[in-house]
Amino acid sequence: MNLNKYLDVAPEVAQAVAAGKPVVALESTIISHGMPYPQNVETALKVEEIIRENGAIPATIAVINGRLKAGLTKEEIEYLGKKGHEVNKASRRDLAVLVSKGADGATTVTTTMIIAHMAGIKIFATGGIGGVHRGAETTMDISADLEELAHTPVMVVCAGAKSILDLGLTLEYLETHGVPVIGYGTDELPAFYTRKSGFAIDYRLDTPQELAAAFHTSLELGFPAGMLVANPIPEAYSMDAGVINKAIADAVEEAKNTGIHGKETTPFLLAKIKEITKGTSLDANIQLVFNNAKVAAQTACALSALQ
Ligand code: PSU
Ligand code: MN
Repeated sequence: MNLNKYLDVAPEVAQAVAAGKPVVALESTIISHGMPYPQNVETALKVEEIIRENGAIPATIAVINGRLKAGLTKEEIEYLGKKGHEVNKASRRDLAVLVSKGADGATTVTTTMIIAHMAGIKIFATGGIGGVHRGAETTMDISADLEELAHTPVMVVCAGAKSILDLGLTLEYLETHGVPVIGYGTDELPAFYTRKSGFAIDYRLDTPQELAAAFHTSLELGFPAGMLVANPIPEAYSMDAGVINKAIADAVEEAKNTGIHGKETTPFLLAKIKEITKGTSLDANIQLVFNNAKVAAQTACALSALQ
C-alpha cells in the first residue's frame, strides 16, 4: 500500500511524529457539521492553540480535493467551516469514493482515526462520539465510530456520549468489541452536556500519566483496538440535566416524525438541540472540546515520554 499516494502529512506534524514528539489529531465533521459558522472556525483554531499550550502539535484531519490531510492550514480550516454542510460528511464507507473523485470530506471520529493512524498519530481529541442510537433495535442505526474503535489503535478523548444515543447499548457494544472505556476522574459515563449519566464505566484513571500508561500497554500488547477516554465537562459549564434531556427528547421525536435517517440523523439532532436550548448547548459543547484538547495534549506528552 502506497500511503503517500493519498496522504499529505503537514511538515510540522511529520517531523513531530518522526521524532516521537506529542501530536494530537482533531476531527473536521465537528467543524463542517457539528457547529455553525463562525463559532466552528473560532473553536477549531482555539483548540489547536490549547494543544500547543499544553506541549503537543495539533493535526486537524480532513479530505481536501481528494487528498487525505493530517494537519491543516488556517485557510483550510476556514474553508471547511464556511462551506459547512456542503462538505460531505465522510465515514469509512465514503472515503474511497470521495478520494477517487477528488472531493472534499469532513472526517468523523471514524475517518479521523483512520487517517491519524496512517500518519502515525496515537491520540485524538473530540467532543462526542457516535454510538448506538435510541431505537436501534428497529433502525439498526449504530455509528461506524464504534467499529473503528474496535479496529484502529488510536486513543479518543471525548466528553462521553449524548443521550441522543442509547448509552447503555453503546457501552455494551464497546464491551463486546473489546474497547476499554475509561472515566477520566470519574466512575460514571459522562453524558456530554452533563457530568453524569447513571451508567458506570469500566475504569477510572485520574492522571494523563495513567492514561498514557494504559494505552502504551495496549499498543505493546499488540491489541488492534483503540481506547475511549470519557472526560466530564467542567462543572462550571455543565448544563441542567432536566433542561438538556427535555431538549434531546424533543429533538429525537422531531427526527422520528420528519423521517430523518442515516448520516443526517446526528447533525440534525445537534442543530435541533442547539435551537431548542437557544445556543446554551453550543457554549457547553465548545467548552468541553477545549477541556478534551487539554487532556489529550497532556496525555500525548506522557505517552511520548514512555516511548
Ligand atoms: N456527536 C457529537 N458531536 C459530533 C458528532 C457526534 O456530539 O460532532 C459527529 C462526530 O464526527 C461523529 C459523528 O464521529 O458525528 C457520528 O456520526 P454518525 O452518528 O452518523 O456515525
Ligand atoms: Mn448512523
